[in-house]
Amino acid sequence: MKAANRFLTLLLLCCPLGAAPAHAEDGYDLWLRYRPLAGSARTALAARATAVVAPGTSPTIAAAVAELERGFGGMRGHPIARARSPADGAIVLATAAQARGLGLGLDAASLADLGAEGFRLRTTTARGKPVIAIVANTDIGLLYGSFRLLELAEQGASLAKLDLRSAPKLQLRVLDHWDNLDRSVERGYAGQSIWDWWTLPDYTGPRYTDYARANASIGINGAVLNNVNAVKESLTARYIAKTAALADVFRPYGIKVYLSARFSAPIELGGLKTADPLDPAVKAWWAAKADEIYRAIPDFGGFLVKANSEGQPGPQDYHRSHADGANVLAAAVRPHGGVVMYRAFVYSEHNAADRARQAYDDFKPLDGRFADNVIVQVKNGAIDFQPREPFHPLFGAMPKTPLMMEFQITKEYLGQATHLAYLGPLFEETLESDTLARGPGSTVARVLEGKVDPYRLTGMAGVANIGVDRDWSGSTFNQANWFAFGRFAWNPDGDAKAFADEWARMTFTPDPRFVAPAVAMMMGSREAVVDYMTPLGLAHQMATGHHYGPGPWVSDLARPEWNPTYYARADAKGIGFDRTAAGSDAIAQYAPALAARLADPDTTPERDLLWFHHVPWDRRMASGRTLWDELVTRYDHGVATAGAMQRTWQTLAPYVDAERFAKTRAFLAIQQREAQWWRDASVSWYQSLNHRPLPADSPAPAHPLAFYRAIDVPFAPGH
Ligand code: BDP
Repeated sequence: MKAANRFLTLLLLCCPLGAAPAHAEDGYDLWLRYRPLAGSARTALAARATAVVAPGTSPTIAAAVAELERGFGGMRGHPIARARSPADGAIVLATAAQARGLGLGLDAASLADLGAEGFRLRTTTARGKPVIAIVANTDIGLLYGSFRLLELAEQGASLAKLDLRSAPKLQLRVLDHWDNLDRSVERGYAGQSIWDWWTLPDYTGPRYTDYARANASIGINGAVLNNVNAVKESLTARYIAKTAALADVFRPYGIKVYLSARFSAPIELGGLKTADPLDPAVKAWWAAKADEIYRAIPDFGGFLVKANSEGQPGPQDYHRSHADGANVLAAAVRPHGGVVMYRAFVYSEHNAADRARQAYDDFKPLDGRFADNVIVQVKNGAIDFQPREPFHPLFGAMPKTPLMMEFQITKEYLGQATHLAYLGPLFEETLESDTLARGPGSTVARVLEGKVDPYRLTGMAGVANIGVDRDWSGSTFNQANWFAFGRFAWNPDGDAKAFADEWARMTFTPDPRFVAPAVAMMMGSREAVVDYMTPLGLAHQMATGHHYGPGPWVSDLARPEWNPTYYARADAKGIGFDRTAAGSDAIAQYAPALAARLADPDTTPERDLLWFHHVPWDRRMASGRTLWDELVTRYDHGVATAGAMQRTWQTLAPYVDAERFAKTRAFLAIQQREAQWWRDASVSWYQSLNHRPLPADSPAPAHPLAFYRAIDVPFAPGH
């Protein structure tokens, strides 16, 4: 056989004519893959998803129908029809009023509490035909319901007896993009910004729609398009037109756009002499700017503001408060229904107080002084998105000011793109923390939901991990953090493990032989990062600037609170930051019942010990080990878990396509190597201070301390 013939035969053998070549999986489809289901699930779907019946033709309904056709067509392996009236096996979308007409057996009362975004899914009959009904009060509720139905099918759930209702517990469910206009992304590890500002507004390619689909599928309803370290240009007519073009793409998917506003814009764009929020000309400038934006984007969401923090301009430049600063912007967007999300991430080099105290010290006295369309956005912890932080003391402390959560989805301090760290447990741990603010049960989740104090606005923001990489988030497993964020923003009382399970089924396969080990690996992954980077309550031990890799010895930076040594306070005798009354007294910012518990190292959870206390190296820990031995054991445990993750992944090869398998495997190898680096560098450093031997079963670091100190990583991304 000639070589060419042999090749042809081989080709025919592996790809019989007529069979479509398998679409390479590169992560672009996220959890909305809609690949043909296997076996009985596919047969069931053939009978249960035959056609779509939809009311009206609004852009949102059109998006829902298109998604159902795409999704069920894909999972069934052949297209589904569009019908005018209920047929056997149809999927029927109906608003509450239509539900009555179709005899879906759902009374209006049972739908009222779905609100403007909730939905109901039910296997029922319509005019006597067996159907699956998606019922909501609004078109956007129907879109959310359509996505949920598709997700259930993708997860391999039976649709035979569906009866599910779901409505979001928070109003603002927002992604914050720290994207610059030159397409660089602050703390972005997934390539350049997906906003191609240069070709906007003329070109709005399919990626923007796919972004909106992905967000709508998890209930995200807002996007702040530009970096909180904002430049004035975002507020110019040229960029407003570009923002409007994105708003047009997102609108059918229920997503509003927001902009980060630069506080000094009245000077820089308006030519005013001041940006003093109480100056009438400044007020007029912001009002006119808002009018201009709303002329282009009638449903513009509003502004996000970072002020007087890390060098950004703000009201304190004019001896005004943050409330004054927030209110001038709030007054400008108020006539249009807009909101201001004002960040509480403030600390100053002119303030010698413990950095962890500063936001509370600034904001607590302002409680009740913010306009009614302001919501204060608070990071989950009081420092800065560390692998672990106790919840921020402002939660529960602002009864008259709505607070929203700010999580960071991009893993600036958790190994960035390459380390696998599923953040669901981090989100959950913060949300279920009990502030004790109004007695037991005052969890952070309930504070956000406005159930501890009645909040007129509620919300959650996540700093996005999205870029132009084909897989959007830098790695497949980073997609899970975007997904889990959306789920928690919808339901802050949700369950991290359940979300991981859903995500893994959709992103890979519902096969339990894959799902169980993959979910177990995900659930332990963030704790592994805590262990090999900053165990037992340590924080901010990362190298300077890019925050990539260990730098526990760094102590020469201009601002004290930028130095890792500021946080660990280690010396020959002990380690940890004393936040008791004898130290910075930051503990007093928590509700008294909680503060009393945290004031004593013996009643402080060990995982937060060094966050709140400075303790001697030979302190006895619950394990019976000394603190030093326990610390080293934690580092070792982190490294061991990284190794175990690699081995688990290896066993999952049969269930994963080649491309995603290989990339994950390569990244896990990076993680394993860098976990070792973190452990060895940290252990060497602390040992150089306390001169204590390592526990018997703990190997000596591979190199002397000088080796780790000399490591330099220029060009680390995201900086
Ligand atoms: C820190 C980042 C910095 C951000 C800042 C913020 O290192 O790049 O500008 O937070 O949240 O996490 O404003």
